[in-house]
Amino acid sequence: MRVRPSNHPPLPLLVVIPTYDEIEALPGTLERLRAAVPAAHVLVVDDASPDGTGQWAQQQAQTDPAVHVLHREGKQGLGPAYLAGFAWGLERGYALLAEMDADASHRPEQLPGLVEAVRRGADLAIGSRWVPCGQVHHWPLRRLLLSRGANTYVRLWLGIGVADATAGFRVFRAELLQRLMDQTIASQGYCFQVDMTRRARELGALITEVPIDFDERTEGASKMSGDIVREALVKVTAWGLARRTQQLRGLLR
Ligand SMILES: Nc1nc2c(ncn2[C@@H]2O[C@H](COP(=O)(O)OP(=O)(O)O)[C@@H](O)[C@H]2O)c(=O)[nH]1
Ligand SMILES: [Mg+2]
Repeated sequence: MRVRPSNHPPLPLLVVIPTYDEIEALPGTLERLRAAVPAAHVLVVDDASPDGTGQWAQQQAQTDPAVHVLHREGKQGLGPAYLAGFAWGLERGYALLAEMDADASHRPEQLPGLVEAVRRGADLAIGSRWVPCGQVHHWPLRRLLLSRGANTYVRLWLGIGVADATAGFRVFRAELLQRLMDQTIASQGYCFQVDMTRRARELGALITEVPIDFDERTEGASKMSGDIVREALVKVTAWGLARRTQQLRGLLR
């Protein structure tokens, strides 16, 4: 397994931010992130946002060498955007790769806590809303129920021992991410997060949940959709059925 080019010390942390129509939210998030974790590099992965987010990010990259942009052809979902961003980062030898939303729902100031968890031994640190001291601020009841319901469903079917398996605020150790990237990951929408978590668990990774404050976005609009929920429902059920079948086979052997 080759994670980074030889003869080069590992670069520290790359924060991958997927964007689709985040022109209102991204500037504030980026400013907070650069102030909170100045040593981190940032990769904005933009799916050709019609509102010009990609062009705005490109301008930032021209004045700030820590900021990079990956332009993709069109809206292809969160999963493929992250996979492209991770591949970009692994090729360049980052030791740690983070996921963070563009809308400041994840507080950049809490990123060092996740990095610290990995430094202390975790392969994957998840910024979690649903562990003690984790909090959600100003989310509508509908979203609270959706997140709690999704995580309960995941727990019942997959038993991966993570309270917030759908969370999108994470830090991966590069070695784990490389092993995950060696697999074929087809999840498009937000079930990508569950998919990565269950695969990390299957690889025997040490996963730590760090309580975070999750803030409802104040700018721009959510990209959550019925299609995303349906994909998650179908995929989690299929993974769960496959797991149960495997367990049953083991018992009958
Ligand atoms: N590149 C890319 N980013 C996306 C896509 N869908 C969502 N995102 C980004 O993923 C992050 C989370 O999306 P958001 O709409 O805030 O989801 P919510 O917090 O669950 O309502 C944001 O930074 C979005 O811009 C997509 O298809 N492509
Ligand atoms: Mg959001």
